[in-house]
Amino acid sequence: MNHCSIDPTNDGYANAIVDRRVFLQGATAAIAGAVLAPSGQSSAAPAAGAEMLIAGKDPRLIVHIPKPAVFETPAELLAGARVTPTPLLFVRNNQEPSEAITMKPLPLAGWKIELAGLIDGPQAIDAAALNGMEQVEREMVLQCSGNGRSLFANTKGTQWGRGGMGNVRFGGVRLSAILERHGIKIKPEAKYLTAEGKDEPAPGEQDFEHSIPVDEALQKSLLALRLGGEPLPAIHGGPVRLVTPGYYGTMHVKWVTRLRFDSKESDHSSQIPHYRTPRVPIKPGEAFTATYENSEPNWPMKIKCVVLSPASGAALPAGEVPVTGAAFNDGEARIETVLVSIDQGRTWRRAQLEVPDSPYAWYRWTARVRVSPMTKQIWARAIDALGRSQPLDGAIHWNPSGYTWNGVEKIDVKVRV
Ligand SMILES: Nc1nc2c(c(=O)[nH]1)N[C@H]1C(S)=C(S)[C@@H](COP(=O)(O)O)O[C@H]1N2
Ligand SMILES: [Mo]
Repeated sequence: MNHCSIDPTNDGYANAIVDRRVFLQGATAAIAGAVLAPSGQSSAAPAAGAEMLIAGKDPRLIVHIPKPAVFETPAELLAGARVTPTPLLFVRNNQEPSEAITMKPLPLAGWKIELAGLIDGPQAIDAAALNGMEQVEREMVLQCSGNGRSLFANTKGTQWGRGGMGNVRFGGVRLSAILERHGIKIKPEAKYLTAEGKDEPAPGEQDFEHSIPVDEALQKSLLALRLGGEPLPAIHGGPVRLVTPGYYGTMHVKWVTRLRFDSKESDHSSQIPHYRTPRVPIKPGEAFTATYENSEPNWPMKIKCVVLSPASGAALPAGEVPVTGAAFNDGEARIETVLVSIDQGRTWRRAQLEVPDSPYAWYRWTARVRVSPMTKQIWARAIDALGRSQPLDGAIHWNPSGYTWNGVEKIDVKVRV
């Protein structure tokens, strides 16, 4: 078991950026707006914008790391459209094949997907054959499990704000239909599906891989070939990516070359110790070493609600202002309510929801609130049909890598008289 193969907490370069962002976040509201600007305000050597690193990406993306690409969408740019335009979509690579650093698709012809483990039937399929099968579309939230990490104190890794997410439409073929078409039978002992991507790992290191429960994969997973109706750009995992709606982004393995059916979860570093949270709460700052027993993988997404406009730190005129945002969960129950408060939760009012057709897509919401110079924060909270909601204090889910933040949304605002 090689637990050092991938370190999503990343290197010194990332930390330099982190420090600058933390500094800016501590500054005044006016400066806080600048955190969302492209990385040009650094006094160090000017960093290349996202559009320089990957032609077709939007220059306003925040470049956390140029290589492997880790780009964040400034949250207020997500307010513009229900489906996030691909140029604005965040990017998160732990390691990346050099031919995949492009918005262009990679050819499907010649791409093989190996099938292994506890199955009977063919041991490989031609990805090109997927084109001849029934195509489905899934509108869904794509969110890194590190999204919102900067809202925890003292965590390791890229200090994501709110924009390590987007609402996208993947198209492709259902995994269950592919297995059926090829006469592949999964043995009852198989409990997990492990998908392996064709990355370009450093010498001695392994390709990225993740395991998910096999029953969930058979119900929900697709081999995706399209994004927003277009051939899947290589940077987002083209030519073919495993996508499981309702799950955190890290589980949607890009450049899929191998599907393995197993009785156990993978022991790859990306499955354990990374991308897991403690089953029992730990205190902020407490040391934690994830094991299969004491932790769970970043699988279904926790219910969450984010304010997209106004931007965090915005200066507002006194009076009635619109507040808009997005709310979502794992798709297992509809979002029933989004509540907004401008008085630290003493009183709440209901937002209006735009209900999407897909259970995995985000709900856009709008509320009108009357702010005064007394108003210091806007809060927002979602509740779903199972009664699931977000903790008032998101820190109760603290974990060393700051995964799966879902605290009640609290943005700072400054209201002029
Ligand atoms: N093969 C492979 N798949 C991967 C990754 C990776 O590094 N290699 N990163 C994962 C992580 S952590 C996230 S959040 C999503 C990001 O998807 P995006 O870059 O298309 O936005 O891809 C996931 N799939
Ligand atoms: Mo991620």
